[in-house]
Amino acid sequence: MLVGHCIHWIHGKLWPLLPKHIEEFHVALFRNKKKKNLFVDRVFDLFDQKRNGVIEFGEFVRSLSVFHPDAPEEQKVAFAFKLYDLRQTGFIERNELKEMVLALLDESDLDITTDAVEMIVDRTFDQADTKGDGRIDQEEWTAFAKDNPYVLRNMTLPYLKDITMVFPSFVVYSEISEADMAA
Ligand SMILES: [Ca+2]
Ligand SMILES: [Ca+2]
Repeated sequence: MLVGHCIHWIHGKLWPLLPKHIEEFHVALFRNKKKKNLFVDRVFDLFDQKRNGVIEFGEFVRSLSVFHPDAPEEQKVAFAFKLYDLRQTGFIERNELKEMVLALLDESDLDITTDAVEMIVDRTFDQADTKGDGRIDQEEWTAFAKDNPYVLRNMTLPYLKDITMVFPSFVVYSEISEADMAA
């Protein structure tokens, strides 16, 4: 019953306020229409399960449930994997990992040199690619996420626990803010 109540609340109160098209999504996340960000596009794609360019209410609720504090960790791990697998090859390649690192750094105010970025990407990639075949598969990713909980840090929105709290302008925006702080 609680879940039903929450969904009712989201639909009535929150849903009308949310951006549902990709352009609005960009603005809501980064308040910048011009900036092209792969990360935003990918989050949108993952929410937009029917791939029609609009996030429908059912899709939104299904996707958002992954971010609930009590959602099973393997769901979060799987969602994060799809997120990082930008080109949907079924593996996270080094260039994808690098683009994610760059996207997150770009949204933070940290000034990091190109060399430092390469070093972060190399170290992260080597640590994750335990089979050494140059790409991260789901099994490697699962083990990596277990050893490095920070990977899933932005996969939980604590206040989904109390959905009746007053929401900020957009839930996913807060998720990105957390990621920025972690970067
Ligand atoms: Ca890939
Ligand atoms: Ca591998």
